[in-house]
Amino acid sequence: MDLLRLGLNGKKALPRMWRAPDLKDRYEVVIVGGGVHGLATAYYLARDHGITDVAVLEKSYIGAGGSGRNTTIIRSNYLTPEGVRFYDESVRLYEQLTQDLNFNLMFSQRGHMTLAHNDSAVRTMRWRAEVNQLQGVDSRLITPDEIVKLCPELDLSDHPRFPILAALYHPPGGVIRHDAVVWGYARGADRHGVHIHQKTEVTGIDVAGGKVVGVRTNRGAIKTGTVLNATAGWATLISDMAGVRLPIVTHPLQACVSEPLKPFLNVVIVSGSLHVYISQSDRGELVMGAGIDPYPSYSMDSTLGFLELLPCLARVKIMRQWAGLCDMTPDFSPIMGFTPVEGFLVDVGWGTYGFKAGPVSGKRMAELIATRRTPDLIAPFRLSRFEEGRLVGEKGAASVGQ
Ligand code: PYC
Repeated sequence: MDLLRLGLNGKKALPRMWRAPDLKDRYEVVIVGGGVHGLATAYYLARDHGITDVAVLEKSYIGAGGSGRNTTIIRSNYLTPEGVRFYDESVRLYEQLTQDLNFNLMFSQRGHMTLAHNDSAVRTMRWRAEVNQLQGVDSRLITPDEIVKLCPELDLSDHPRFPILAALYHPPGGVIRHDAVVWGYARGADRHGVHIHQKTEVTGIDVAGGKVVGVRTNRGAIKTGTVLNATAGWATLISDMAGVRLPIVTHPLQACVSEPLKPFLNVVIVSGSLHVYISQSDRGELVMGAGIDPYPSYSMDSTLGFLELLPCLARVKIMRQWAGLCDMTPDFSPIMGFTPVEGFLVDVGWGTYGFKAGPVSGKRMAELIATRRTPDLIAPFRLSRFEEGRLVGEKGAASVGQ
């Protein structure tokens, strides 16, 4: 209605969705990284805890990193109980987010299907289905007669390139408009008083007596007692500035979209063994992604080398290609919470699954910042788990791990 009203009034430009305030020299909380995690944390800090003296610092434009480069898949069919519970809360938050932010996020829960091409993959899918169901998540093993109904285009013939023995079917999984999620959180945070600073690069973090005391940027210095590192790709570089070493290695991940096609694919398809995933956008484009490139790098150049599952797509043209950076941890789970430096917090190590966790991470990191206590839901992802030997092994559910 707003759009219609503006059009009829002959106004040329929509009002700005968030302001561009001056950088203050002091904030109660500084969040490094203007992606979905940083913006969601700022939003929930302000909305749920009344902490509004918050700056979100983004070295580029908001959503320029992983939040704008992912393939928009939302799901909670993970392998560990800790992971399933955590991502399930995220799916639930995503379900309400359009209303919460009053911003159409185009969340389409069209179902998510992970194919099993061999016996060991069937075993993993069955295992995941059991863990999912025990946590109350809608997820089950299905056989080819049901798979063909969900996606008749899959090669289920008797001479397939890759046999499909079964699939893990997860009806609440789906896709969402990722840019809208970023913009919606940014607008919501801004309306609660948060300052969003784009083109503001962190160049140093000041620590004195084991505590964070400030952040230096290309636009000036800020005094603060609380810094949250919510970056992806640059997570180790930012943490190094505070003297906190993280067990993270950064790999590129490739994705692309095809030319638009008539709608035919009404489910998200993933092949864990082939490390590919595909969905169809509302514009008809096929959105496809690969596994992480098998070497650490900060390069975002193309190394496309996938696409085998749907023979009918053999002649489809690729329209755009891009890459993102994935911070891989040893157990394929994130690192969230306190660090040995007081006031320096992390929400990092998101591998290839950070976007789907944006709402729950924001909500729970905001709770941690406001209460100085770690919420139960994110306690398993603490940094100290690596020295305690309490890893949360999610590789089997990462879809695209190597
Ligand atoms: O974990 O669902 C996933 C995923 C899809 C693309 C990259 N990661």
